[in-house]
Amino acid sequence: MRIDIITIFPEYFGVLDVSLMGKARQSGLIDVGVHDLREFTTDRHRTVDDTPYGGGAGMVMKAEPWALALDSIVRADGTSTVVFPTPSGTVFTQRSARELSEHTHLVFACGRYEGIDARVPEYAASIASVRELSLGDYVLNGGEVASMAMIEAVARLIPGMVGNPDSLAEESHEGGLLEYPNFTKPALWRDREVPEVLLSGNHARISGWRRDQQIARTAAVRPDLLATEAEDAPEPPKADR
Ligand code: 6GU
Repeated sequence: MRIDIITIFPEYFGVLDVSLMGKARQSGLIDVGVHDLREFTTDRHRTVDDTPYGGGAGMVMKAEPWALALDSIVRADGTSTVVFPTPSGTVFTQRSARELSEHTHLVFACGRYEGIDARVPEYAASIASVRELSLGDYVLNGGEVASMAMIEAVARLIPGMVGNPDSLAEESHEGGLLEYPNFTKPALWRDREVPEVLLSGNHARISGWRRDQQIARTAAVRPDLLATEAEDAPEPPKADR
């Protein structure tokens, strides 16, 4: 997978050189390019923003530098997907991450200030597939941190990225439930015991206990996910109804 990032803060993305992402880049699973939006300006001051039509607080990012950047980065064969991280987008979920991980070329367009001229995503949609995605109901200063979160969520789903593929399937959200609690040695630590069932060696009991823990945890902290899971679950066999 190729990932291109367009930003006025290219230095933010230095962390992509470390940890799992660094390894993925070294192994050639992921190829990342970071582009300074100011390189696509044509004026002496390298201006990327201007005052909003209709008035209001803050500045809006100008359309033309974005168009020049997209024209140079988006593939002509229509295989690119441009992601605009924005608190006004649809919510980015594990399902979105899974879907994006199946693409061959992602372009993250990181807006700052009060956003980008609204004609830019429209223009992008004329040359690529477009997703306007939000991390959730809170406001960040720009798309950089949001892009980083989405890139990490997507990259770890690419086959070959995680040592043990089972560790992906068991995680929170993949099955619509939060993860069960984990423990490691020692079995007794500061007066706290590891649940006996985990020491039993009875794998059927352990699976049942873990499933119960997942359901209890999800009901307690994310009841909205249980409603979603019921909707997504396959229809029960007719005999059960
Ligand atoms: Cl994707 N961008 C910004 N600026 N703020 C956010 C967000 C994205 N998601 C949640 N808050």
